[in-house]
Amino acid sequence: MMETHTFLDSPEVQQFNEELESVHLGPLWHAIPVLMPREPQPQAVPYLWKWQLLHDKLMKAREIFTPERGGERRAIYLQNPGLRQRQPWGWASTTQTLYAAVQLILPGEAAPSHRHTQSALRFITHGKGAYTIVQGERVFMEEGDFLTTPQGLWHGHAHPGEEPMIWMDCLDIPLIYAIGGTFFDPHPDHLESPSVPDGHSAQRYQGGMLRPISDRHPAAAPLNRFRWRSTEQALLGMDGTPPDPFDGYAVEYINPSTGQSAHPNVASWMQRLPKGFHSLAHRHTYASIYHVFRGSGYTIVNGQKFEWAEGDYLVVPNWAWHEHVNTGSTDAYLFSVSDLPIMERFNLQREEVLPAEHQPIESVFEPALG
Ligand code: GTQ
Repeated sequence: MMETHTFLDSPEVQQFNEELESVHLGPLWHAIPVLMPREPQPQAVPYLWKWQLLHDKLMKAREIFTPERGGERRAIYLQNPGLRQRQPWGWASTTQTLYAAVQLILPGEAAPSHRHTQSALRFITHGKGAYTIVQGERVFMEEGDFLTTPQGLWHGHAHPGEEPMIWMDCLDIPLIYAIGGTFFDPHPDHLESPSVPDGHSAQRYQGGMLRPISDRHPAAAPLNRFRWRSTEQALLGMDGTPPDPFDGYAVEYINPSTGQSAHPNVASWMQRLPKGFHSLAHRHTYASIYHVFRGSGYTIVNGQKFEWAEGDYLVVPNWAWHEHVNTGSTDAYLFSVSDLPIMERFNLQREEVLPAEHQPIESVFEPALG
């Protein structure tokens, strides 16, 4: 071992490595320990954004940027500090595959329609009254709703309601960028006009698990709005059975025509951690971004304690040990997105349970306050 190391560091080998690099060739003997570590070495780091910080920045953006002047959405993305700001690859990456942002729309505003090869989802965190118009269908949104915007469909937003609205966006931007699949078109009409009845996709699924017989064949998003009331009912309906030891009571938003995740590359979950719940620790190859919808507690990630409260966002990178604790006086509700479907599709999903069950807390994360 020692001998190999000395040999690789010898001036002769180092000089040859440089000689190869100068003509756009590369020595595998130098690269392999970094390219093929024995297990994942995430570049994304665990991180937490406090709601107060995000709210302050959105309120400042409200003054500085309007969709009318800027021609785009008023969205601020969560940049993972371990990935590279303003540099492909890594720009606008919350995890190595996913982008997450918070978006503010004010009454009277409209964000122009466009389409792109990234698939989007939204989780509505504050307010009601705005709609997104997806391929001619106006879908009205309110707090707790989950919406999908499939790849390639026109979508824009407008707000005829009365109060500011804020939601979380998640798209597979870093993934699509890395594999060279990015296409984008602005809509010729600025905001697309309605061409089908408002909310008609969700109307077709009022029966819950009953689907129109024409939906036997897979479609990208036959159901595009999942209301908070149904999600909450699904979670409360799990009472009386033991919670999952890692995730509490948890449900996944699915595409009813395929039974697969509602977004092809993102698993979207809502978890209910009962009052006093302390999960077991595990790690897996998929990375997650959590939004604290209700409640308070903490998550230990690789020995670091991340304290969270309503509105906060937390990243748990791939292959990081983590466990959740609800310290509040009520059940906690965590909305999360992860790249589990990507890992499964590449046959890379693996999980390990920490034999000790819990991690010792070695440090406490200090969030940025602005
Ligand atoms: O609202 O359609 O945060 O297209 C990033 C890209 C939001 C959106 C984002 C988008 C949108």
